[in-house]
Amino acid sequence: MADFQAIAEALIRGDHETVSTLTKAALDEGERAEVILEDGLIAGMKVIGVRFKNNEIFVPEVLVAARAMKAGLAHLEPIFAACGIEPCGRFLIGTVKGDIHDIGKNLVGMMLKGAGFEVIDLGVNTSLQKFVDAIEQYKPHLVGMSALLTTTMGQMKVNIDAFREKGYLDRMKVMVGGAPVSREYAGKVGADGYGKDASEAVTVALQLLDQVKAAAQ
Ligand code: B1M
Repeated sequence: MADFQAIAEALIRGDHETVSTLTKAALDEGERAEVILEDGLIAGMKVIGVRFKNNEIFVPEVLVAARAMKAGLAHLEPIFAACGIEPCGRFLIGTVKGDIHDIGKNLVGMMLKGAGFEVIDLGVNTSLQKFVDAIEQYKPHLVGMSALLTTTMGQMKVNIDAFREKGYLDRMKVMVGGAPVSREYAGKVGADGYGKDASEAVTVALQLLDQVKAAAQ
């Protein structure tokens, strides 16, 4: 049986090679990607979050843990992103301005792809102008914003207000998420949807897509 604890421990040590090897081995043994993610990679990252908060570790250690997480996710991505169906809708996603956290956003993007979305990823530290330019260019059904910092989550409201002013909200919906973001906060900033994690994000995205398509008819 796969040793999820060993994956978590390797991630905590920042040992990206071991995380990669053990993640691949777990998949080869037939473990489900969702279980490897939750019980191995995310479990390890939670410990990093607590130690970081308690000043037991600092940015360099968190960076190597993030690199290890990405090494594991690289094996899971083809599974999460595989769908083999015609794209059902277009989803533009980015981490807001001032914020460079991207692991959660990437995970949401992978799972949206797996659910059949065409995903356009604007990356991290995404300015309002970059969102606006991409909305003009790609005409997405949905725009998703991720924020991990209490200091950057306010940018979601700035962006949504600008989208409303430009008339974009008549033809697309907005979703938000990220560790400090709650359902209540999402409502407050005028988002149409919120996902507490990547799988909820997909469920909500599919519901909102139906609404966008129904409104367009
Ligand atoms: Co940062 N960091 N960090 N960090 N970091 C946090 C967020 C923090 C909570 C740590 C702590 O103190 N416990 C804290 C924020 C405190 C606060 O705002 N109140 C913090 C801080 C302070 C900082 C710096 C300011 C530190 C410094 O420089 N002194 C700095 C900021 C840099 C910046 O952005 N300008 C910083 C830097 C970094 C690293 C670069 C070292 C690294 C990021 C690497 C990377 O992303 N490439 C990092 C990391 C790794 C973390 C923690 C430890 C882990 C984040 C993570 O990847 N989690 C984090 C601690 C924590 O979150 N508890 C922390 C795993 C990931 C799968 O979960 O991102 O929550 P998450 O995504 C989930 C859901 O939130 C949701 O689905 C995902 C999958 O389930 N979701 C969505 C996310 N986006 C969504 C969008 C949706 C829907 C759902 O719809 C569109």
